[in-house]
Amino acid sequence: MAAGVLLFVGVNLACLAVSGNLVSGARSFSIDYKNNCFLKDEKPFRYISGSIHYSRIPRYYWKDRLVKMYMTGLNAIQVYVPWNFHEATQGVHNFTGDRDLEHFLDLANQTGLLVILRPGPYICAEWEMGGLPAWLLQKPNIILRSADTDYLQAVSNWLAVLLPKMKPWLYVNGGNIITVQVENEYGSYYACDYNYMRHLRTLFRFLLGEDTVLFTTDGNTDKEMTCGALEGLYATVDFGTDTNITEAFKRQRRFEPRGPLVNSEFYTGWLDHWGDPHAVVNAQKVSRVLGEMLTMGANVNMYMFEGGTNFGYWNGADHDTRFRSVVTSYDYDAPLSEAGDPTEKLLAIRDVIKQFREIPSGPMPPATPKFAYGFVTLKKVGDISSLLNTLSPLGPVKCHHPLTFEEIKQYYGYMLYRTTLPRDLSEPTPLISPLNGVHDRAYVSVNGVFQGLLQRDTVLVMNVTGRQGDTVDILVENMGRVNFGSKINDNKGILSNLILGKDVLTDWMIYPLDLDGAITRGWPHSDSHKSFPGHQKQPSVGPVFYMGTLQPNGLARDTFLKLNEWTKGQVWINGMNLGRYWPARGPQQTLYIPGPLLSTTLPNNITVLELEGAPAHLRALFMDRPQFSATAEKS
Ligand code: 6GJ
Repeated sequence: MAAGVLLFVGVNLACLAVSGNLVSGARSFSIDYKNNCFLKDEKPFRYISGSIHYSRIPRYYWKDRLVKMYMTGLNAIQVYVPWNFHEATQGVHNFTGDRDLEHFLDLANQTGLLVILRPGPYICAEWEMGGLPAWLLQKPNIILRSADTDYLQAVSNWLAVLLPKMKPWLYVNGGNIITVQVENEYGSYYACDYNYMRHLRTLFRFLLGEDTVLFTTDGNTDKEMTCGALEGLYATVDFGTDTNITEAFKRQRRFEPRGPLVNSEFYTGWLDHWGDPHAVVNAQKVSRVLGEMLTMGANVNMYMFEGGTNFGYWNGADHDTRFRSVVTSYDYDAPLSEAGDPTEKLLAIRDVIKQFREIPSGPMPPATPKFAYGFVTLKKVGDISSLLNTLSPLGPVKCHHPLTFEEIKQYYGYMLYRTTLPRDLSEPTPLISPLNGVHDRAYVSVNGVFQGLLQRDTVLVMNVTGRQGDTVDILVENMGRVNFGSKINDNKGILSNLILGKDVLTDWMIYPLDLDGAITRGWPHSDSHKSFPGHQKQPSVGPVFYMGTLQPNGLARDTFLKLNEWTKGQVWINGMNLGRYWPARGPQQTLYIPGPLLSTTLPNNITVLELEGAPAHLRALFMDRPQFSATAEKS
């Protein structure tokens, strides 16, 4: 190790010794292949960066997180641009509010942070479909992340919107973007389609200019680097704390014999899937390995520095041996917590960085104030099947066989599939998804009585009873599209026929459900004067809406919602979709509520969709701290 470090240190000392002649006025950012470093305005430059995803943090907290990153001693941030966050519907682009990327770049610029931009178009990131918009799947058998003509046309259209917006933000043009990544770990993907990567290289060059530093990032194996690297794109590597860093950088050297050492994703923590134990990475190990890389003169981006939250339906999923959905919290055990609070890990990292560069004087901004608002008791609104006039105002799509979310052109959330029992079922009769076609979870009711669920990969049969002609309601939840590997073509809904006993179920009425639209328009609280069907205090089983109100107390503080003893569902507060809860599976037990979401004077409207079963007390608890695991609380 010592020899290896000496070798790298020697090379990089030469780089640091280079006396760059500051060219007054002209801005430039480039690679010095002679001295193996980046050059900023012709002077040697090394970045110490952290990943932060604006799409996982409400706009009003962007500056708070960025200042804390700057005060840690970072000189750059790394930012993914999720394509589907800005073009959820084909051809409709949104760069406003929490999607105002240029405002985010401006805040970073004001804070003194340079930017490593990662516009994909695929980004992975435990984000829905790795950032790719689900409407791409309307073309059957589309080959994503390849030279598939329909895919490439959609990519070109998107990048022709995004990259011209980014060009003024390039450092050479007066902005703060120093490097731009093309695709994401393409070497991990089965297609290994060089024509696709060449097309992207041409597009990025054309739209950003010839003098932009373009790079790729791939996992720390020869195979991944081989398929992911391309001439004209600087090849970088990513790895975590349990890696031989000398070997990893030797691998990068095999692809880039000259140029700066770069770890583009140094994992400071890790992600959680529902049902996992909460992932943590030792702070001392992180700071030690960071110090070793910085000693080698390497450029390092810490993934994540601030993880944030998968609000709404934006979480992704993995599918190795089975489908595993990522949880709502993207805390990632990162140096800044999900709520943006500095952790011991951040302080340990800052102590390392100060050995290599001067860090800003002054105190680290404190954690944002939290408040335990206590218990709120909810009341039942009604089950989904009784609310279709509100939740599916355009009515159902009728079809002999079930249609997918993509065929109905609803891409996220929930869909209700309705049919009738073909015969009397006095005995429990198996309802089967023979081709594992339920993506991802289906909640089955007969005449409004919940009878159980089917679940992708794990629950392919359940028993049903009833009378011929009874109404069968199957609520299907999209739990997030796969964001890594070959299964990202992740259609949702009922993908293949269901069989009840010996009968194939047909003659479907498929109800798109615009839950977020209804709630944004004030439902159910605006109708609370109405007596909802079944409006009562007793809990029910199966998919049921509940509502409540958190009374204002003059404080709008961060808080954490614990739906103690509830099972699984979705929560909205003042129209904002906070994400999914599933305390029965864990590990996360609370949902993060950013304080500015709350009103200090008006009642705060809470809406809960409980999918399986609510507790008798119907209470929700607002705490002043998160609970990332059923066993331990994060300090
Ligand atoms: C990165 O690859 C990815 O580029 N990564 C992860 N990969 C999981 C690989 C499983 C075999 S987990 C955390 C990060 C982000 O997903 C990143 O976007």
